[in-house]
Amino acid sequence: MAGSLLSAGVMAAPFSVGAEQQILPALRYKKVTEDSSTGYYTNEMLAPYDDIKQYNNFYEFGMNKDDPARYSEAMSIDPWSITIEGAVEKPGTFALEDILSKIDLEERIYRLRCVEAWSMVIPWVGFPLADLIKQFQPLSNAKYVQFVTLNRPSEMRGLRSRTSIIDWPYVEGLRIDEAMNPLTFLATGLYGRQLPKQNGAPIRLVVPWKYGFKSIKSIVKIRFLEKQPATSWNTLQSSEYGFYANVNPEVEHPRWSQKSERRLPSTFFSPNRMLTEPFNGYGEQVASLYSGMDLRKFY
Ligand SMILES: Nc1nc2c(c(=O)[nH]1)N[C@H]1C(S)=C(S)[C@@H](COP(=O)(O)O)O[C@H]1N2
Ligand SMILES: [Mo]
Repeated sequence: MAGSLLSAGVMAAPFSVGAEQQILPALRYKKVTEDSSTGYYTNEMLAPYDDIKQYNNFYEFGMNKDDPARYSEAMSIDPWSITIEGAVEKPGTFALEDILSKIDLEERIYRLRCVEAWSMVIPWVGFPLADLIKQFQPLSNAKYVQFVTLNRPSEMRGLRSRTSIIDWPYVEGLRIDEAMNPLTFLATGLYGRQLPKQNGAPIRLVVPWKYGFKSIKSIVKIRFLEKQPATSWNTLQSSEYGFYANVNPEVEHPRWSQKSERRLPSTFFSPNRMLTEPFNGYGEQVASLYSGMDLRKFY
């Protein structure tokens, strides 16, 4: 963010950067079609690469927005494997490179709306979660999917902190039809390059119509379950963070309104505040998943 003026307490002060400034390897992927009717694309202004890499929530590395960029380099991501468990035809532990060898990468340009009322437009590279789920063939009693983040205190300073509020590992979940929706994405890159560690390398979930905390990073385990799984923020404070966590400007967070958001880059003089859309603007694609549900009760 060279030269930009950042609002107090909003963006971290510039710091001397290390490995996160390295040029990450480029990926081969199919560019997004510039058609917003699918939800795969938006022509809104992209957040700068530096903002996406330096303004993060990844509590495994600390609670400040610049902690993940500072400290996630300690996380080793190669080799990486994902364990598939539960109600599935083909459980097991699989090397990420073997999973990816059967998959074509594509670009998606999505809005990311954090429950803290800031947002960014991010050009991800990855593939639909449905493509991965189909490889492992869930059984008919698989009604939910749970995701688990790497749990490695030696490389994650937040896991060694005695003041940490989360019960590690970080876990998240989706209903199986949400998981199979074509918008639900697994990202392995952004801006055409491999995913920076602070953004959840080597593989993270992106669920654009839900608050950002559903988009779990650095996934090591995927479980297929019959019952609704525990999720980290819901376990911590169920009155503030629901299982569904669909972006909804009508349901306020107990401590702040969700009616509007600060779109990054956001500065003190130019906060770039805009109204928040139901389902973060993806209602046309996903509202039918919730027909008949009271979204105030199931928030
Ligand atoms: N494992 C893990 N995943 C996580 C988080 C986290 O603390 N730990 N934070 C979530 C929150 S609150 C948000 S807003 C997004 C932020 O993603 P980004 O840093 O790539 O923008 O990651 C989500 N995924
Ligand atoms: Mo968030």
